[in-house]
Amino acid sequence: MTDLVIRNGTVVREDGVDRMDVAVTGGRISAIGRGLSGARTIDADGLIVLPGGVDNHCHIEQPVSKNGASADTFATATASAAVGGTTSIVCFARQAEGETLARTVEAYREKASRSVVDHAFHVMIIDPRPEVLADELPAVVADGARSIKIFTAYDGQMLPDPQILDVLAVAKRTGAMVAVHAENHAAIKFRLAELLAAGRTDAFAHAESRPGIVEAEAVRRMITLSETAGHPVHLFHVTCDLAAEEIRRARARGVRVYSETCTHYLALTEDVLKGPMAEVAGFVCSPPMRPEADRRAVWRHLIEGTLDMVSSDHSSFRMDDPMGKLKTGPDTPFDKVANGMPGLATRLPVLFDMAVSAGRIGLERFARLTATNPAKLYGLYPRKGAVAVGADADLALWDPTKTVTLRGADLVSRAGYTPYEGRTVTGWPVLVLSRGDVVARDGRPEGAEGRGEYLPRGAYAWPELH
Ligand code: DUC
Ligand code: ZN
Ligand code: ZN
Repeated sequence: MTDLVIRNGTVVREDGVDRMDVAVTGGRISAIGRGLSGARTIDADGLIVLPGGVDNHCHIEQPVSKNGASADTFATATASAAVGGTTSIVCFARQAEGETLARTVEAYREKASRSVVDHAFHVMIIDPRPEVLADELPAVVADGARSIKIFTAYDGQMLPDPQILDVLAVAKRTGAMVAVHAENHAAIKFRLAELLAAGRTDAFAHAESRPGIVEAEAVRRMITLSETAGHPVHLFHVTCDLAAEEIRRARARGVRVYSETCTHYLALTEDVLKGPMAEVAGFVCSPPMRPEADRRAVWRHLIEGTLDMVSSDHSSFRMDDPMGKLKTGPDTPFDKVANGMPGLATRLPVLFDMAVSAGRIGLERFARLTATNPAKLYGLYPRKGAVAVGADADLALWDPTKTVTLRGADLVSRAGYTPYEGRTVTGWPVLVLSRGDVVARDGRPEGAEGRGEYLPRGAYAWPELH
């Protein structure tokens, strides 16, 4: 017996958009068609039925960095994800110095057991000792944590090129995707020292300390290392024309490379950093927002297909917490402000407004950029990322006419603010289902803490993304 039928919605499938019914049985999509019936019915007339979002880049309950402590717990972050139409996340299990990777994954599985939506982990490798690469990494990959995150910048996190090649070799052997935060560490340090020596502590100096060339160099180098090792990489948060051009050129000569941008690089420019730190610290993230010409270029690269997906890079800090953004008071210097912004709740509504409501991108591509492509790249497809028979009934029912004015206080994240404060968006996920359960309704979370499941991932082929 069918548990639920979502009737007469505009259903966005991979191969078309039609008015149809979606039947749900045992938490999975059991049929898509017309005239279906079930024990319960949801009238989706006038609504768009999209796959629940898959957010492949979010930082939750990572340990205190020297500049702050993340505000959200897995419970609050995943409830905010649900409110914004996202039903699966791939977040990070961050290795502590000296820790075994098995312990790292176990610790994050425990923290994430309070999640509202389903979740998987990228293993963030901080300390690639020989035994970590030889034994521990293959073991956690085989156990289902089938992706790795590395950095080319940040003291205490970056890996030098020889170790990056070693990680790529293990990833190739074991079948793990490698995601990269790519910026040139030496260039950032050099510019930072120059700016501080000139007495600059203001927020805009953050943008000046790590311009697009700093990102583009590391993107190009990562492509070179990836090509050398014969294993693809996923370039996180591409923000500017120079970096996107490196990806476009690499693909043109036949290199397989994957890419993402984030909603904020499409919505905001570096101008948000022009103001007193006490007012603009909430916009400090890395890479920083860019000049308007880059924002436009990122749109062009997204539309032309250079960029494969749009993530949140959710990394939430409070403005008023001693371990939050303004750790040393209202004039905290830019290099001491914790990097990151809340984004799990707003990733999809802000993008839907700019992309679909504004007529830049159609519904099928929106679904690919926000759900199907990340699910395919991280081994969650076909269970996640598409409205298809046999998939989990992870669905976001969007009212394309509903307007909402965004307020941080309404968005569940403990950050307590949103970078889109006061922005009005058209289009909202009015009902969000995870495995057939309602997890958000009209902007309010409904899912029980701890109902989210861990998603171990088996071996899969590196996908062609469109
Ligand atoms: N930058 C990162 O590299 N990660 C989290 C958030 C941010 O701003
Ligand atoms: Zn990053
Ligand atoms: Zn990040």
